[in-house]
Amino acid sequence: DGSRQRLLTLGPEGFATALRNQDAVAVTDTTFRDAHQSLLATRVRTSGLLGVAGHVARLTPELLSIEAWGGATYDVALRFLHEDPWERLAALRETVPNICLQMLLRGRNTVGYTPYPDSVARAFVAEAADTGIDIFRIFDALNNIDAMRPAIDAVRDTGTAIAEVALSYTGDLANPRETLYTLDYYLRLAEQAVDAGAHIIAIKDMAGLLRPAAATELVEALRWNFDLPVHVHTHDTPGGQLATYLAAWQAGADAVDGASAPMAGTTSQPALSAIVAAAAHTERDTGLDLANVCDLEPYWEALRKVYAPFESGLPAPTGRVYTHEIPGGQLSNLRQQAIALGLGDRFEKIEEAYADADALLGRLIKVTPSSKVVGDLALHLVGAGVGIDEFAADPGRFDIPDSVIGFLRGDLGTPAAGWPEPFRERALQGRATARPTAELSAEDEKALTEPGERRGTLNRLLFPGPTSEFLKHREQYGDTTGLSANQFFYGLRQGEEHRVELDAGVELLIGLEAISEPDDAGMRTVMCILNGQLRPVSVRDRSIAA
Ligand code: PYR
Repeated sequence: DGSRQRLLTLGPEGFATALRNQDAVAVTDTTFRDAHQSLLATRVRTSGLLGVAGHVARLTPELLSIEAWGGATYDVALRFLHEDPWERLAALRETVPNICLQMLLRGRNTVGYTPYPDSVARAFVAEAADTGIDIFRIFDALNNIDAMRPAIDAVRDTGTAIAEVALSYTGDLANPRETLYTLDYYLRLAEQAVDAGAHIIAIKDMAGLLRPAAATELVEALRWNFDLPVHVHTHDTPGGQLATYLAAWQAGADAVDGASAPMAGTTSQPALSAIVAAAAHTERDTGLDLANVCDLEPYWEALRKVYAPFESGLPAPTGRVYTHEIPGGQLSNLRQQAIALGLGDRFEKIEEAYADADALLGRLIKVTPSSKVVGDLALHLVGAGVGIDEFAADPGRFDIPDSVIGFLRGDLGTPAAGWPEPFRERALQGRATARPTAELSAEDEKALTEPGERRGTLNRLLFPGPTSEFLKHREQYGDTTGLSANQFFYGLRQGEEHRVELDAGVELLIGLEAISEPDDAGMRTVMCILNGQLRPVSVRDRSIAA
């Protein structure tokens, strides 16, 4: 028996009440989603997840949930892994029948970066719930509850799934000088979340800024004022977030998020084993078996090595996050972007520019996609060698990234502090201010209501380019999800053989024997071994200029 059976038996309301009343601090395992999004550029493939999912189901059935889907995983699966995210979810559901599966939903943006019509959110949630999601963690980049409402309604309409509404956290509410993101701000927000129909309230600390004293204050106040369970999420960027968890559950927090230790720390979540050990033998004991949690660690340790080329997290914790407030998932991404722009050795400058850009834009809640707005401006300013004061004084003179214009135009909604004027007016002067409309065609509206077409339609509406690439890949190569990560990412190395299992028990043994020098036309002869037979294949070496 696990959390899923409990949800099926008690229903969403009963499940939430039981969570609120239990002594044990409940635990969500984020290794399948946020941990690899924050450390490995979201690149872990379905085969890597399925390799351990059954063992997680068996060894840690006491988990509240496994966060396994949503956020960036959908986009990355289609765009870089040539996988259909729906197939991943269905396979995980089949492999983990006993523990609730959880996803991260970006409000009206679902798993994209811009708002979609309500019919998209409705169809997305219905399909995700049918395919296997039990708990939907819903957030909005500016904490706008109205933007989350269609998704909350859609989750409630399933009748079986849990709507966990996230209050995205920034600043430091225990600091007496904090005037914007105060306890009062979060309580007003929580009240709206409760009124909108939340089953669970999440504190989404995406940068690791929630300190122990603030956690105590916030959790106590949320539990005192409302009847819902409180689920705390953090990233361990500054290195001490286990202290925050301890303070949170001592103040009554009902659940926390952690990742398997080899996939934990820095921009990811705190380690599950450290969480379990910290609560063990206290009245908040998680109920998870520490030895079992540790038994799962070698798998993730080995997997992380295979994905080493995608490492994007921090080499070590950083206290600078208290100043720049960059979310864990973005911090790793931004470093890669900076390197790609030739600014890799000026990352501290980018961090400073990020803080400056944030101050100029009005001290935003920074999470996808508002974090991207701030990050784009920071990269742009450092790249162009323009100081923030020079830019703020006369923004009309400069190029401004599209995401920043969109934000100033109100595409993401209104920020908590209101609009930064007169900067906003100056920046928008002479630039298009009409918001893009996102109407669906009658055909698409209809396709969203047809169960057989819904997944494909959602893929296409959310990520048209990557979906068409994915379909081409499927047509050309078939389903490549069964290849190991080594085979998929790195191909054959000389002297190696790969066993490739095709459908219906057919196996291929493919080896690489030798590669010739290129000829004048840039062609090389590759000597392959296919099921024991040597075969020459002529291949153009694209690294050679024509
Ligand atoms: C996401 O939207 O993907 C986050 O992790 C916040």
